[in-house]
Order: sequence, then C-alpha cells, then structure tokens
Amino acid sequence: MAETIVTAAELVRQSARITALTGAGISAESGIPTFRDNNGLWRNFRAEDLATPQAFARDPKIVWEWYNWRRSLIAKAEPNPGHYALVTLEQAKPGFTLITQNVDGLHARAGSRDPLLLHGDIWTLRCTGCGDSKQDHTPDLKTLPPVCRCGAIRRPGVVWFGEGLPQDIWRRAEQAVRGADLLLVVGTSAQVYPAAGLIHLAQSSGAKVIEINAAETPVSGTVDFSLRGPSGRILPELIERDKGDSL
Ligand code: BV8
Ligand code: ZN
Repeated sequence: MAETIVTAAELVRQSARITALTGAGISAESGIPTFRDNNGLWRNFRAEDLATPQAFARDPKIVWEWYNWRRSLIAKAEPNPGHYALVTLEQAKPGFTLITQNVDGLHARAGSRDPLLLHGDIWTLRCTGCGDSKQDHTPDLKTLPPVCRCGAIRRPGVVWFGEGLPQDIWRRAEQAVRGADLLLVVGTSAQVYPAAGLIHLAQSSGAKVIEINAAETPVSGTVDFSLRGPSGRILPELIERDKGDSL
C-alpha cells in the first residue's frame, strides 16, 4: 500500500471518535450515477427543474418520473465494499457516527445501524396533505404521483433545494462532528450546503480529516489526507487491514 494510505490507516487505528460523511460517490461502484460527475444523474436534467418544491408544485408527475427511475435503479443496486468497510469501522469503534447525504438507503442495507440521513430517504413517501409518511419499497410505482388515502398526492421523503434539513438529524450530525477526533469525507463534491459545512466544522473543532474521492474537490487542499481513488477499494484498505490488527 502507498505510504500515505498506511499513515492514514494508522490515524484511523489510533482514533476513538470517528465520524464519516458520505456523498453519492460511495454508491457509484454500486452502479448508481452521481449527481455532478459527467455521467451524473443531473446531466440530462437541471437540479432546479427537479429537486425543488417549486418544480414539484409545477409538475409533480415529471419530478416523480425522475424519482421513480432512480428508485428502480437503486432497487437493482447492492451495497459495495465501501459501504461494508464503514460497517466494520462502526463495529470496531463505539464512538463512530455515520452521516450521509445519500437518499439511496445502501448504508442501512449494508448493516449501518443508524445512518444520519441529512437529505432524507427515497423510499419514504410523504403526503402533501395530511403529512402521513410511509416507507414504500415498490421499485416501480404504477400511479405517479402516488395518492394518499386522504386524497392528496404524496412526495418523495427527501430534502429539496431551498428546504431545511431535518432539525434533529442536523443537530446530531453537528454534535458528532464537533466531538470527533477524525472525520472521513467519502465521495462528495463538497458543494452542497449545509452538509459540506460539516467538513469546515470538523477542521475548526480540531479534528483530523481524511478525504477519499476519485477526483479533486474544493476541500482536497485543506484536509490532512486526500486519498485519490474509488472508495470501494480505498475504504477497505484504510479500515480492514489484515484482521490481526485491531482497529
Ligand atoms: C438549504 C436530496 C435553507 C434529493 C439533495 C449558494 C451558495 C451556497 C449554498 C447555496 C447557494 N444557493 C443555494 C444554496 C443552498 C443549497 C446549496 O447548497 N446549493 C448548492 C448546489 C450551491 N442548499 C440547500 O438548498 C439545502 N437547504 O440550504 O435550506 C433553509 C434553511 C432552513 C429552512 C428553510 C430553508 C438543501 C440541500 C439538499 C438538496 N438535496 N438531494 C435527492 O437526492 O434527489 S442534494 C444532492 O447533492 C444529493 O443529496 C447529494 O448527495 C448532494 C451532494 O452531492 P454529492 O453527494 O457530493 O454528489 P456529487 O455528484 O456532487 O459528487 C460525487 C462525488 O463523488 C464527486 O466528488 C466524485 O469525484 C466522487 N466520486 C465519484 N465516484 C467515486 C467518487 N468518490 C469515491 N469513489 C468513487 N467510486
Ligand atoms: Zn394524506
């Protein structure tokens, strides 16, 4: 293994309170397109056209067609070694917290016990009328938009641009980052706020930061280690060293 990753792996081993912040890049090797890479989800669409309350109010059907397409894609996807490596870390470190911007549910499917879902969950359908929220894992919803028994239409249970993040989740995420010795930043372009602000919060709270990304990001030059490559390969190297070494 390259010298840098060996040193970074030692930092992981020595750290007691580790927080991980993940983005769409951790699910890329599961076959789910990211948002801003060239094969990105949003290449054909503009975020403003789809992931906003205004777009949904204007044309709920087209927004739902995009989410339905993503749900069917995610339903066929499996967690990859990057997701599983974070489960191994969680089991080895009682002070571990996982924060994700992803709505695909792959961390939970890999076995992460309590991922903090900053941007919600694509499998949740929330009624725009009575507020009823339910989990629905049907990959291909037949009726778009889905209708609640109260007669109002349901929306995806995700956070759109211009919407606040779930307050309790955000508070727990900030608390975890403030108290961390080490923040792992995995597969995020660090462009969406307030999530990306957690990276700066970690740095100002004295935590070390290890970034794992296939490409350069706005934070690559500011972190302690910027490991370049696919998280599905790097995370296991970083975390699942030969089993002999206890983490
Ligand atoms: C809010 C959920 C206020 C739905 C999403 C101007 C400046 C700064 C901020 C703003 C601004 N104008 C507006 C804002 C605020 C705005 C924002 O940040 N805009 C950005 C674009 C400038 N933020 C908001 O609106 C937020 N809300 O501010 O509300 C408020 C407060 C109180 C009360 C009312 C209102 C809400 C933001 C949440 C939006 N929802 N998604 C859905 O998923 O459909 S955002 C969307 O982007 C996803 O959640 C995604 O996770 C997130 C971040 O993207 P990434 O995960 O980083 O994915 P990306 O494709 O960008 O990058 C992938 C990375 O992976 C790349 O770096 C790539 O190199 C790497 N990679 C690829 N393959 C691999 C890999 N790495 C490792 N291994 C690989 N194999
Ligand atoms: Zn309802």
